[in-house]
Amino acid sequence: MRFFVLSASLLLALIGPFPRGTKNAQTKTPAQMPSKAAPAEFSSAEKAEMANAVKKQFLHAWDGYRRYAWGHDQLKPLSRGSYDWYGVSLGMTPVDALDTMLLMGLKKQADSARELIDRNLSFDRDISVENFEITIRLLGGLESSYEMTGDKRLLALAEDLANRLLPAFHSPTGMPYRFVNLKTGAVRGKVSNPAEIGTLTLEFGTLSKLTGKRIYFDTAKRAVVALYKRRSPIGLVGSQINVETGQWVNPESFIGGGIDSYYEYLLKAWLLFGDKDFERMWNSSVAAVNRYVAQQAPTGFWYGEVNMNTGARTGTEFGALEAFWPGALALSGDLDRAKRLEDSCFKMWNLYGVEPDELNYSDMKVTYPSYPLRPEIIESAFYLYRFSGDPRYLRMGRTFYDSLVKYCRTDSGFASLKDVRTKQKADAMPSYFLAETLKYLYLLFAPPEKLDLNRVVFNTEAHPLRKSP
Ligand code: DMJ
Repeated sequence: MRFFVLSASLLLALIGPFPRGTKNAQTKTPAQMPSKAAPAEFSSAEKAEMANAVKKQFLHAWDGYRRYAWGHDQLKPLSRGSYDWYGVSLGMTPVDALDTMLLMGLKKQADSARELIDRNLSFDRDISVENFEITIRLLGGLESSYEMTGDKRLLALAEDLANRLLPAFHSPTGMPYRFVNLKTGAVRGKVSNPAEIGTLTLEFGTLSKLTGKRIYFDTAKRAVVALYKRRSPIGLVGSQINVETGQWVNPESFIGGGIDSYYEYLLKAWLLFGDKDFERMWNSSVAAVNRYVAQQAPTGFWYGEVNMNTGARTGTEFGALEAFWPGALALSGDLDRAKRLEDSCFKMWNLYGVEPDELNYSDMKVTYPSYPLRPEIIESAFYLYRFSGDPRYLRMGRTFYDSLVKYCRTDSGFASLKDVRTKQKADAMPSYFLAETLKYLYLLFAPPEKLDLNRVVFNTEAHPLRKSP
């Protein structure tokens, strides 16, 4: 049994606990991938129509935020209220949504979000924040929007934020504590996990590139290497580790929440910075994951849970968060596994017309029934369509779109689901719905020129960061 270690307190309160969670050696970078034209099944006009429809849904969600939650972290789409993660707003939704607006050409909305950020956003707050969540949403969002607009105020905010987060890394191992106070630098949370330790390199590294100061990249890379060095003899990581002693607290290994984006960033730090250490760490890690964690079951091709030291299977759970893996595999050049796993993910989606946060793939029974508007399955469809040109991923995209509109849309935005079986809604619209879910859905149908995958790498919150020239 797994547990969710990345806290998103509002969602947790509203929809209960979350689950969290070869043959790949011939890795190809996106530039080497063949790009095939889509068969006539979806004409350019139909794709443009779908992209436009997604844009309208984005505007509906943004309008709800503007009317009922302006200036706050998140919209509560049922009660028409707002929610701030730490009691004061850190501009979660506007920062997360800004580059989506820029990509969609929504200039008026983007300008108003930028003005809001410029006027109201301050990190000089006496609050203890989660380093991982703040980095992927705010640091990543500010950096990508800076790269797209050249607005120096966004870069200044990013640098100020990163300087306030740096004390989190002051542990005996160099692996960061989970929480850091933005004003005092006080830290807490010595039991952490690979995702929270290893999902910082893209954002801190980009800041080093933008400011010319090495400290950010070096600090984040040191943390990843410290974690990687503690992998088991068979090359896997566990799900909880003490950052002071370097000892594993939980040896269960999987690709879901708590570990997921550690692997994602090994691959993406290689692609974004051309760093050979990350290439080596990714190649050895993905080989171990494919060897031990993957499982061909009667219900399909899945990735479950195993003991990091022995590889012995400890569980057969898979969920919405794990659905990022087909995208990562596709990005690394392993289209075969990516396609097979995305087919399983789509089966999971179609069980109830929206995917659950977790099911047991041995009997296809739902183990965590919520759907907090997650993007991962759509993100994977986006990569698979870009790299294969197969229209099945556009058809999947249409299904995702229809389900979101049918089950999650409310008068004032989009709501998470408490239970995909009953479709009962929850009063939360996480900021990643605007940063990721609708962005990937839009980009799936939009012309490829909108976003050149040879030039950018998405951080785990779908903020596109420019590659090193
Ligand atoms: C996002 O905040 C990020 O993608 C993170 O890596 C985990 N998943 C959530 C959305 O589901």
